[in-house]
This record gives sequence, structure tokens and C-alpha cells, in this order.
Amino acid sequence: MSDVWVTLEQVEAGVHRLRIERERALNALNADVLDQIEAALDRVEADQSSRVLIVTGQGTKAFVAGADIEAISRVDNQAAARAFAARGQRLFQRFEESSIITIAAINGYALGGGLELAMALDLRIAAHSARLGQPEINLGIIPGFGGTQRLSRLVGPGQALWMISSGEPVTAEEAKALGLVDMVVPADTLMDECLRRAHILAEKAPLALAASKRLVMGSRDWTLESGLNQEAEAFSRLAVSADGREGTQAFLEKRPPKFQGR
Ligand code: CO8
Repeated sequence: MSDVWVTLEQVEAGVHRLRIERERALNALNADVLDQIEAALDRVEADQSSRVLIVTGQGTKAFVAGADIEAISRVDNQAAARAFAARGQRLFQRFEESSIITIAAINGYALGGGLELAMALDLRIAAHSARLGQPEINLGIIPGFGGTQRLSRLVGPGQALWMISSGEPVTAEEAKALGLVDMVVPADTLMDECLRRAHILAEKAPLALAASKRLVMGSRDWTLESGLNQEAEAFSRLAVSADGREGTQAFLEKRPPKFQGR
């Protein structure tokens, strides 16, 4: 049996925390770690009550310092390299396609495949001490788990090209200014802030929560016309859903709503 490098715990109703626990290699991603992340995601998705997933790394030094360089160094043919890249890309895409809202708790270095994982998650909250970058160029390679595409969508092509072609990392504050992370907090309050946000989300009407993610994230790829059509369609379904009726009625009756996910 391989080592256990990923743990999953339910921290409150609807909220799970996935932790990559390979601290001695700064939580670097090898094939086993990717498999274990996927197995954890399967478990979260199989649980109908899941609303939010927080992803973080073990220790105070790294979120994830990249794909495992030792494993990359052993790849000796193009097909295997392509398969490894495709493996990571597919997995990270699953986080985006999930109806569960995902939060990256960036507790330290988020480099290479680590930044690529964080960028595939929905919200990014970083500790002041975090450093984020795509240093693959220093290894003679480029990002292969989605970095060339997601970084440019988040920070624009000029900054993305600078980060990818120079390999220079940015501080958490710089990442915030670039729109690469949503919030920067002291390291010792990082998990509390993520849990606070997760709690707020987990109490919302589940169908509206999932629709919010699908529509906002989809807006990156759709035309405005298509996005507006999809918004109106989702709005119309939610407006007459049981939770839509309950939410508006509860407001009028000045009481908290009781949402049921239908
Ligand atoms: N892979 C494997 N091991 C790693 C990695 C990594 N990405 N990062 C750190 N480690 C290991 C180190 O080798 C070291 O191990 P040991 O103690 O056995 O020597 C241990 O973690 C601690 O690291 P350091 O001693 O280097 O710690 P420092 O504080 O001196 O430095 C750094 C921290 C700056 C984070 C440094 O470790 C570093 O530069 N790491 C590599 C960062 C990097 O280049 N990441 C990109 C990797 S490539 C990638 O992600 C490609 C993604 C797409 C793949 C597509 C596949 C085809």
C-alpha cells in the first residue's frame, strides 16, 4: 500500500477540508498524491450534503511546491510526459466542474503545479508568508497542469507571460494586487478565515449556490448573450423552487429561512 499523503475531514455540516500531507517534499504532487486527491474529491462529491471544500497543505512552509521534480526527471518519453500533464489537467478540471465551491487555503509556497491547483479552485485566500509562482522555466520546462491558460485568464497575458517566462514568484500582497488571490491574512488566521467563509456559504440555498458557481465561472468562456440567457434560465428555475419560495417568504415573515436543496 502506498503512503497516505492526503487526508479528508468533515469540519462542519457541508464543509470538508482536504490536506495534502507530504511536508518533507513541500507537498509536491506525484502520481500517488494526484490519485489520492482524486479519491478524496470522489468522496466529497458522493456526499449529497457537501457544499464547500477547503484545500490546503501540511505545515507552515508550503501549500504545494509543485509537481514532483524527481518524478518529472524520471520521465523518459514524450507519451509519458503528456499523460502526466493530462492527468493533472483532468483532475484540476474536475474541481472547476464540481458544483461544490472550493477554497484554496494557501499556507506557504504555491509554485508550479501548486499554483496551478490553487488557480483551478474557486476562491484563493493566502497567508502573508505565501509565495506564488510558475518557476518551471528554471527547470527547462513550462507549466503543464493548466498554468499557461488559467494564469493569463486571472492576471492578463502580460503579467502571466512575465511570471511564466521569468519564473519569478510574487508575494501574497503582490498576488492580491494582481487578482491572483482574493484575500491575504496573517498565517495564524488563515484557516479560521477559510472556515468562516465556508460556513457562510454552507448555510445558503444549495441550488442557488451551485448555480452561482456555474454561471460566474462559466462567464469566462461564454459570450455575454449566452451568459445572460443562462442566467435568466437559472433564475427562473430558482425563483419557483421550494428554496426560492422559502427564502422570499422567510424574509417577509422576518424569520431565518430553512433551505432544503430543492
Ligand atoms: N518536487 C520534489 N521535491 C521538492 C519540490 C518539488 N517540486 N519542492 C521541494 N522539494 C523538496 C526538496 O527537494 C527538499 O527535499 P530534501 O529535504 O529531501 O532535499 C525539500 O522539499 C525541502 O525543500 P528545500 O530544501 O529546497 O527548501 P528551501 O526552503 O530551500 O526552498 C523552495 C523552498 C524555494 C520552494 C524550493 O524547494 C524549490 O524551489 N522547489 C521547487 C519549486 C518548483 O520548481 N516547482 C515547480 C515544479 S515543476 C511543476 O510543478 C510542473 C507542473 C506541471 C507538470 C507537468 C508534467 C509533465
